[in-house]
Amino acid sequence: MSEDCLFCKFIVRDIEPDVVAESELALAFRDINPQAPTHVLVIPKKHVATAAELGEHPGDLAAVVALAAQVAQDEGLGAGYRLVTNTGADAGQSVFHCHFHLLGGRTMAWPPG
Ligand code: IU
Repeated sequence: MSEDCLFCKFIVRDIEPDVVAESELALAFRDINPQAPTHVLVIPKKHVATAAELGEHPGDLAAVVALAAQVAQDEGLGAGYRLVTNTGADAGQSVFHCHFHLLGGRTMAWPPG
């Protein structure tokens, strides 16, 4: 846990997010500013700042992807969903606790802006 990290506060429920699923190593909660009918953030419970750092912890990375797949199934996204992570300021990352955006329920454009 990182003391000044918002998403770490979500994990320990110092602040309560809208949780949709949880596993031993990962947490999934609804984004407060949804960009699609389903917009859930899936995060590792281990505090790492970026996906690049998460790559050094393959068990935690696998847990995040597995929980995202479970949420997608629960949300009825069998026709497809997007799982994306902004890595670094130039990519638009604004919260520096690694998170994957699970987006679904509408047709997605490519490439993203
Ligand atoms: P980004 O990829 O780091 O830009 O994504 C951060 C996301 O975190 C963004 O979609 C916000 O709407 C979302 N978020 C949230 O769900 N709850 C919060 O309290 C805060 C940000 I601050």
